[in-house]
Amino acid sequence: MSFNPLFCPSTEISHALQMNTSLVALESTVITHGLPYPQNLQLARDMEAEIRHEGATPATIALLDGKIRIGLTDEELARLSQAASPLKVSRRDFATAIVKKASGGTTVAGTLFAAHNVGIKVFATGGIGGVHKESSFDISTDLQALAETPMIVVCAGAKAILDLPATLEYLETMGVPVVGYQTSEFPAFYSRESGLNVSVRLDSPQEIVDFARAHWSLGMRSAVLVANPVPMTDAIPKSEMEPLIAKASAEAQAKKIHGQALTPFLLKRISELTEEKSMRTNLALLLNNALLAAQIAKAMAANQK
Ligand code: PSU
Ligand code: MN
Repeated sequence: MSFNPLFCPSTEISHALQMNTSLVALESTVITHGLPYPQNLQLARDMEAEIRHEGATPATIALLDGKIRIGLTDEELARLSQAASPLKVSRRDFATAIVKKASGGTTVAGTLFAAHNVGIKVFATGGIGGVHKESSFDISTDLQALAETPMIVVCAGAKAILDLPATLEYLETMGVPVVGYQTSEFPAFYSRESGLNVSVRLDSPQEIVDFARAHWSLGMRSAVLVANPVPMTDAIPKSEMEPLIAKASAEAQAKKIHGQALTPFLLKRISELTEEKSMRTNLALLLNNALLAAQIAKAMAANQK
């Protein structure tokens, strides 16, 4: 396989791509902007371990010194988790990182772009970006990237800080199927319930692979978004989260925080307001998504052989 030289897969990932083994891409904004150190490093390691345990290979994607890296060593993960003022790299930011030789974490949109470029088909994240509440024009590039990138993306719904009905409407407009994994309800990140429906419920990794094949064999170019509810034991009820989300959002408005800084501010503030309970939920759902993504990647590779 020949790659665009701007994309740098590790030796392990190049080999896995050649051998057609199961790969799962992982984003890194959750490391650089979503969680504090050292929980971010622990989480990055745990997600990779979870994927390996299932017999698949993790490919954490990030920018290091202006290079688009696919698959990081443990030392590189450690470096990224403590980087001073890392960039948050979405699609518009790759060239910035390259010319400034900067390091940064890739968002869902950024990770989709890089992973698809090297031929990875499955990706695990926490919550996708979406349409923000009360700010007339803040719609995450994640939604556009999902509309344009034929990959399976496992998430726990969209981040609860978002306008979820508007986010689902946007996905529908853009032709992105939203699969509920063993549920008909779109999960709300910290909570299993949102009162909103997914477009289809599927109950096994194999069914998800069959669905994605059917979708793409028709010539569709969008992602298949798999919404995997946070495990029951770690979920926080929607009624408990809603007032805290409203409080954090009001503070962000008062402080005039918007654009790229908004999501990290809200996640941090909600973690403080819940005395880190929401952070533990965040960690649990990320691991749960890594597990399902690995199972999907395995099912996909088994069908190919
Ligand atoms: N979910 C989390 N933590 C995060 C994010 C999502 O639990 O840090 C990141 C993802 O990388 C997502 C990004 O792509 O936030 C969306 O940012 P924005 O709303 O600025 O597009
Ligand atoms: Mn935004």
